[in-house]
Amino acid sequence: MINRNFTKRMFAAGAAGALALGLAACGGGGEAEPSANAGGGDDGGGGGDELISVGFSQVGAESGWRAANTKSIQDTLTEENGFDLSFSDAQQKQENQIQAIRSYIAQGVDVIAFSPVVESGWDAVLEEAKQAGIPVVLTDRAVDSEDETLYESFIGSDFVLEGEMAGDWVVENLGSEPLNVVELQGTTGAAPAVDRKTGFESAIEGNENVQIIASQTGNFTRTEGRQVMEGFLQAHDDIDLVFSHNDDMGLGAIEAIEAAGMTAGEDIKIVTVDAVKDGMQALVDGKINYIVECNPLLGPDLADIIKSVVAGEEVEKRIVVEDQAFDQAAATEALPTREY
Ligand code: GYE
Repeated sequence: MINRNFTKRMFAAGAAGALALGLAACGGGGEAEPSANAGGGDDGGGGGDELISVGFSQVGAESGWRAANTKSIQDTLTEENGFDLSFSDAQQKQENQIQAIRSYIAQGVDVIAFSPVVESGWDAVLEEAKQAGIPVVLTDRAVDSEDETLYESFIGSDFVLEGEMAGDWVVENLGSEPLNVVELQGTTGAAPAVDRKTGFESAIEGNENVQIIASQTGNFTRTEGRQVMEGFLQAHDDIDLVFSHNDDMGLGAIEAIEAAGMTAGEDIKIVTVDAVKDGMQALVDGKINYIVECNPLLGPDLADIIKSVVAGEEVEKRIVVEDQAFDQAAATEALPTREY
């Protein structure tokens, strides 16, 4: 479990990295936004500076959140911004991530970054990276390693807080009457699944009305969210609310609820985490009732951290991304300009 005694702070959205590289990099791209300079292929304004080679092992492509996160990383760690990125998709399998990390160690990249699919089981491979003198930066999800010298920094949201925010809303808005909750958990053993469950449970603890009557993993995907919800609906005829650890599983649950002839958001209420576009649209449409945000746009901050690590500067061990939450009115206002 991650240490919750964090320093609250967020880097200024990637501006430093972009400024350091100057405007020459914008030649092929158009928009002023640094993250719009993807692709290219030339050395892009590096002026002979060496690119920083980065091996990034991504969890998979399981959700809308993940797609936005991958895009942010690939759009930021570009040659134009000073990086030579090797990117691999682990298809939600830890062994694939370990294999990718080992190959980055063998390649001798400057920095390894990864989003660990589950919390445990990383010490050996992180030790190998340390022995090879390759710094590691964790993004998005935590590891449960006791030895904090195995990585330089961990940037990502406070998932316990996200679960608490979801639970607080449920208690405040629906907790005056008995409320049967079913929970769609994220990937078993993943930090956001473990922590969002913990946070939600602690928020509802003091309220006798709110009870979790069933809880199962839907692996953060829409398909499994739908399947698990179908099972819940067959087993229980008294479900009042779904707490889903991400939007995608919540969207799958909507399909199951509608297929069972009920109205999502009314007959069965839904609270999710992420606030990606499809989730926000469902909130605007009244099919989801509340969403706690989890910001996936980690690329610019990751770029800044990597540059600092390579420059030998001290970086913060834990950088917490601040998240907000949306009800229908807030979502209606935010959706038109939403980036992801
Ligand atoms: O909430 C979910 C994704 O690790 C925060 O992973 C991330 C989670 C996100 O699959 O949609």
